[in-house]
This record gives sequence, structure tokens and C-alpha cells, in this order.
Amino acid sequence: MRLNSPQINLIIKACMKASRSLIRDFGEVENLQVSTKGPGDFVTSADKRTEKILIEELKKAHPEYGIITEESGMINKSNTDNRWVIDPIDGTMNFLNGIPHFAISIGYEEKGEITCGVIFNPITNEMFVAEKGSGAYLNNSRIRVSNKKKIKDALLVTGGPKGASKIKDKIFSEYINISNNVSNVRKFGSAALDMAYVACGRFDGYWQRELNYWDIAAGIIILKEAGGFINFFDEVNNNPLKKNIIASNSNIHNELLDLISK
Ligand code: 2AM
Ligand code: CA
Repeated sequence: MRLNSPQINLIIKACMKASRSLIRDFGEVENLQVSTKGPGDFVTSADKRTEKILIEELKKAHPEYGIITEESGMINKSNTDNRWVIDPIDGTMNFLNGIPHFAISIGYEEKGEITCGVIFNPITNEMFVAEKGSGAYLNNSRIRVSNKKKIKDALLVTGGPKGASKIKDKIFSEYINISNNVSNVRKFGSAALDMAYVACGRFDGYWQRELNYWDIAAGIIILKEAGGFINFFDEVNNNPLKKNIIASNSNIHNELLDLISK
């Protein structure tokens, strides 16, 4: 793998450190699964623990960098030139249910642009990594988006709506409409891994509304470096941290965009 920016090395190191406790916590969740109390609170603390380790590690190298995270919000808010964008456990619901499909996702943003990122599933040991101009990798192998030409043959992935969504009907009708025009649709429960799976050609495309920036920050650069196209649609109330996204190979991108009911 020919990625060597200091930032990518820092992210990988932080991920490896945090994943050790995350793997232990996941083992514990599997035990709690069968207990009457259930793993609910435990998962919240696993999320916080993971985030704390990631922040500590990244801060050691750059105490001045801004950080956007799911649990702690903004750190060093005034530094918008250099920012880490962290999701300690993307796919929380999977984690909570003992399903080994979740990931640590960390992107690095320079002057508003994500320039490198890592998505790491510590259970399957799959690490997706990319750096601007250097390609995208799964572990040590270069990855590329699929070459599927027609949307009718495409296997897509999506997520949502979340429980509190106010646009459930719209999301469901969009789902029906898109399903009727593609080969099939999957719902795996981790936006970060959905993006990574498009980047390595397992899925041909992905769309989802009502995401948070940290769900997809690392995915943006991994997908772009794998030759994928990304589009943000229906900007959410001018809130830059809320995202509706389409991500796919280049061939089906415009057709997929047309199927979204804007
Ligand atoms: P999370 O696991 O970190 O919560 C599931 O469709 C995907 O959407 C996951 O990546 C999940 O991230 C993300 N998501 C963002 N906000 C969500 C919410 N309020 N409820 C459920 N999933 C959410
Ligand atoms: Ca998330």
C-alpha cells in the first residue's frame, strides 16, 4: 500500500488501538444479548470508550486540530483548516444486536475537503483506506468500484428511515421506486461500510437520506479514490453536517440520481 501521509498513519494507529477495546466490548455484547437487562447502556459506553481512545490518540499528535464526533460534538471548533471527522461505531444497531457489521470511521478534512480516511471493521479485520491522489485500498489491495453498466442490473444498498424520521413515507416510496428499477436492494445498517462496499465493487451504488457527516466522511474519499461518483442532494436546512447522499460507480450515477424524488 503506497499511502504515507502523516494523517493516514495516525488514523490507522488510532483505529488499531481503539479496536482492541471495541472487540472486547463486542464479545461482551454477545453475552449480554441473552441476559434480561440487554446490552443497551453497555453499547452507549462502548461507543464513548472507543471515541475517547480515538480522540486521545489523535490529540497526542495534533492537539490543535478540530474534531467533529458523534458523541462529543465539536472540539477546537475554530480550527476549520484541519479536522478529524470521527464515528466511533458506525452501525450501532448491528453492534447492539451482536451482528459483526460495524466500523470505526475516521476522515481527515483539510480546508473543508476530506483528503484521507479509514473505515475499519475490527471483527472481519477489513480496513478500507484512501488518500487523495493515491487510490483506495482494502487491507493491502487496491480497490475499484464495479463496472456494472446498466441500472437495471445494479445491486444497490441503502439505509433508513430512522425511527424519528419525519419523511418516512417519502423514503419508503423512494425505496419502492428504486427497487422497481434495479436488480435488487440491500440494507446492512452501516453507512460507512455501505460506502466502502461500493468502493470495492460489492455493491454498484448506495443512497440514503438523513445521514450525519461523520457517517460518511471517510467513505467520501475512499469512494472517490476508488473511481466512484458522489452526489449530495436536497441540502438539509443549510446544515452542513446533515447529508443526503448518492454514491455509485460512474456508469449508473445519473440514472440513480434521476430515480431520487427530488
Ligand atoms: P450509527 O450506527 O452510527 O447510528 C443506518 O442506516 C446508518 O445510518 C448507520 O450508519 C447509522 O449510524 C446512520 N444513522 C445516522 N443517524 C441515525 C439515526 N438517528 N438512527 C439510525 N441510524 C442513523
Ligand atoms: Ca454513524
